[in-house]
Amino acid sequence: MIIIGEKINGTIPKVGKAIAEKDEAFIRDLAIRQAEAGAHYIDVCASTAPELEEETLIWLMNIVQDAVDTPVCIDSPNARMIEKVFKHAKKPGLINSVSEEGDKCEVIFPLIQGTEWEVIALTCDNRGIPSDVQTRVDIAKNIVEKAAKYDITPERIHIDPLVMALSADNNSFLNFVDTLKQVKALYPTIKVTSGLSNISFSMPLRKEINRHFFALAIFAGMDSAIMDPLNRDMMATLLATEALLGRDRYCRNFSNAYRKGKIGPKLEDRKK
Ligand code: THG
Repeated sequence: MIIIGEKINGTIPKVGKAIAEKDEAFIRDLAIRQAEAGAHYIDVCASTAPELEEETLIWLMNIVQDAVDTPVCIDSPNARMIEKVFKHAKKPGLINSVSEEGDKCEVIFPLIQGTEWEVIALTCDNRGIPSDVQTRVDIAKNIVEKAAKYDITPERIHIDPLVMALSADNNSFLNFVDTLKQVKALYPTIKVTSGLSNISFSMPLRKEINRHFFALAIFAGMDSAIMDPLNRDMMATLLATEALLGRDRYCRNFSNAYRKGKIGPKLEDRKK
């Protein structure tokens, strides 16, 4: 599982406060803790007023890149903003995101042509987020075909089918799986990704829903997740599911993570 650490996001109140107060130490600590927890990318999302987004993203990227070697995932709804801050990345990372909305693909794909950058592609367009599977698959296909014009191959693309709240659409998870299967049948090397918390919107016990969504999505073949790697229960779900699927020889990853106190009770809370 490719882990995209989501914690450096201005929509999280404490992070928004740290951004407003230019609290470098707070951001650095989040970068280091997520990297140590196993993040493969560190997502940076400003969520500030538009006029502050550029300087904030650059500020966040610099702190993360000084603190850890983990590549950044540049998260902005504005493709031109991503284009502006792109040169501040010190190594190839992940773009979050393109879609068929407006000219996003035409802005981002030339930027990452001939590089090792990967890109998240949301299955939405100018009409919004489709409620059916077929439109999602069609949009994914269009984006892959646009990418091919810039020599960007499917293995560099993470399709995000934008899972709907289960409370609003009872087939939300099943549609997610259906989209994943169809997209992978078309492009066997493509990656499928998702955030883990949209599914439980407006339900009680959200974390319970989120963890079970994660387990089932892993079983279905999800390749990457935008998630909180500091959520120990979520990490235990990941390791347990990987072991159950025969992807953890002798359950070594699971056992080592437990022994090091990364899952289960923290080491200092265990009986000697
Ligand atoms: N798809 C793509 N990008 C995305 C999302 C997506 N970017 C933004 C968002 N969704 C993913 N990022 C977050 C960041 C923080 C939280 C949720 C999604 C959040 N965090 C709480 C916190 O850190 O305090 C709780 C974390 C927890 O449950 O453990 O709510 O869907 N492409």
